Amino acid sequence: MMRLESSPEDAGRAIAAAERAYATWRLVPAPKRAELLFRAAQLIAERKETFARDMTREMGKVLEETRGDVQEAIDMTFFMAGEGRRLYGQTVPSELRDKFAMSVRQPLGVCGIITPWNFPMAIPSWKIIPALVCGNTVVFKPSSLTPLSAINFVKVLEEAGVPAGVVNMVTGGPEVGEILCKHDAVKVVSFTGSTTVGRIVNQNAAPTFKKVHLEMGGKNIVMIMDDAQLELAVEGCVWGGFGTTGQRCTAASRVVVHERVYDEFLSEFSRRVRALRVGDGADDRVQMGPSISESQLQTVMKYVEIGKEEGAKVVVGGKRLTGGAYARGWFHEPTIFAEVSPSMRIAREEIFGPVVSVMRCRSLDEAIAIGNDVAYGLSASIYTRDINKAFTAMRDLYTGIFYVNAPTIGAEVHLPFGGTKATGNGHREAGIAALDVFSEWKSIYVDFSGKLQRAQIDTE
Ligand code: UN1
Repeated sequence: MMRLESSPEDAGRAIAAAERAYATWRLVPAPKRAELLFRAAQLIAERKETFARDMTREMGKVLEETRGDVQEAIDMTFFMAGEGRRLYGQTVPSELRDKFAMSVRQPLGVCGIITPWNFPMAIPSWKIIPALVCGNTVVFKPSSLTPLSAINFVKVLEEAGVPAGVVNMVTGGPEVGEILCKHDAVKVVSFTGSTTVGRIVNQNAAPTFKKVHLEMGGKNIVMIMDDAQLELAVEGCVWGGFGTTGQRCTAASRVVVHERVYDEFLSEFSRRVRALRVGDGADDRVQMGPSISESQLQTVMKYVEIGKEEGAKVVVGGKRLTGGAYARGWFHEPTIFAEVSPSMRIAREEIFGPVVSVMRCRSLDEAIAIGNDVAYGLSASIYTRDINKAFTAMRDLYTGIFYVNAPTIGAEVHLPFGGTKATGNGHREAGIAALDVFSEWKSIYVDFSGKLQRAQIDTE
C-alpha cells in the first residue's frame, strides 16, 4: 500500500539530513543564500496563477484570495531575501582602550516548521524564508489538508538552487509533529495553529529547551463608534468576518457597535452579508468558499447551536448549505448573531468559520473593555472619525496588531505579526522581528591591546 504520510523514521531521516546540510549552509555567505531566495521569489511570481488554482482546488478559498496568499509568499520571500545583505547587528564603543565590541546574529541549526491549512503558502514562507536567510536548515511539516501548496513551495526552493538537505518536507499528523518538537537536533520550533495544539508543542519542546515560536488563536474585535463612517465599517466587517470563510486567525469574529448606530449598522451589515455569493472558490463570481473539512463545518454548526442556546439572535444564515453543488463541499451560510453579550461562548471562543457576533456598547471605554476581555490578543480595530478615540483605543487594546478604519485582517509582511495572551508566546513573525526567532545573538569582544585588560567592573 502506498503511504500518504511520513513515518516517524522518515521524520528522523529528514532531521538527520537537515543536520548534515547545516554544516555547510550556515557557512554560505548570507548575501549568497539570499540570491537563491530572490530567484525563488521570482519563480513563485511567474507561477502565481497555477499555484493559486492548485490552492483553491485543495482548500476551497476563492481564487482572488489564493492569489493573495501566493502574493504574500512572494512579498515575504523578496523582503527576507533583502535581509541577506543586512542581518544587522550592533557595533558599540568598548569601555576599554584598544578593544572592539559588537554583536552578530548567528543561526541555531535545524528548525521544525509546523503550519496550518488556511494560508498554505504564505505562512510556510513567513517561517521558512527567514530561517534560511539566517543560515538555518528546515524540516517542514505542512497541514495534512494542504500538501500540494507545500510541495509547490518546496519545489520552487529546490529549483532556485537551495541545496539538498537544507529544506526537508515531511507529511503527517501529531505523531510526526511530536518528533520535530522532541528531537534533540531540532533547535527551533515555529508553529501556527490552534491554542490547544500550541500548548502541546510547547510542552513537548520544553525538556530540550528549544526556542518555541507559537502563533495561535484569535477572537478579534471591530469597534464601531457613533461617529464612524458606517458604510466603510460595514464593508470592513463583511470582508474581515467572512473573507476566507472566517478561517483566519485575524478574522473579525466580534463586532461591538455604539448603541446610537447599532440598528443602522446591523441592518446594513445583514443586507450585505445576505447577498454574499457562496460556492466553488474557482468560480470568479463566488465570494465565499466552503469550510476546509467536515470537522471544521461541524465546529461551525456546533457554535451556531451554542449561540442560539445562549440566547443570541441569528439575524442572517445559521444553517448548513446542502443540495446541488453544495453537496460536494462543506458549505455553511454566512451567519450573523445579534444581541450577543460579551460573556457568551460565541463571543469568547474562536470558531474559525463564517460566524460573526455583534454586540452593543454605550461608550469607547466599554468597547475597549469588551475588546480586551477575551483569552486572545491578536488583532483589533476601531472605526471612528475622532482622532482622540482612535489613539486611545490604539494604546489600550492589548493586542499584537491594531487597525484604524480598517478591519482586523490584512497584515503586511514587513511588520511584525503575532499576538498577546493565548495567541502567542511573546515572539513575532514577519517583519525583521522574525529574525529574532530564527537567529540568536552573539556578542563579540576583540582585544587588540596585546595585554590583559580587565573589564571595568573587575578593576574597581
Ligand atoms: C492567519 O490568519 O493565520 O493579516 C494569517 C491577515 C493575513 C494573514 C493571516 N495577512 O489577515
